[in-house]
Amino acid sequence: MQPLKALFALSIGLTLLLTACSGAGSAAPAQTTVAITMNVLPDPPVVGDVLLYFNVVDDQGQPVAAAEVNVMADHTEMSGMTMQGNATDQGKGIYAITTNFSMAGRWKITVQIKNEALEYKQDIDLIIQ
Ligand SMILES: [Cu+2]
Repeated sequence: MQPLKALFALSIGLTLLLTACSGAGSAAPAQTTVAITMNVLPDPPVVGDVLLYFNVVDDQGQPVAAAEVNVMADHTEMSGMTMQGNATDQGKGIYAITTNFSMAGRWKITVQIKNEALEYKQDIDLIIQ
């Protein structure tokens, strides 16, 4: 699929940075109805660089544009192994980020979406093989 290759090229280099468990206790966001679908490349995802891309639509099924999309990855089988970064806007409600998963296992991907109209957070499970 050619569009995916383009996506990968656009988002490569935006590798998530390893951070210590910061435990930033942010205020609870105003919940708005947004649907986030995550896709991965390669699929199934394996240890190493994985492109995560998110398709974000509102409750009318319209793409959510110009949002700030923060992605956190937490290796839930270990304490304090988290990564965080911002996905880049690819247009049409698609946001992408390349993440280097150094360990196989169960990860929790937390996606936080913000624009002038909404603020929304969703957890998505991801198994790295
Ligand atoms: Cu780990």
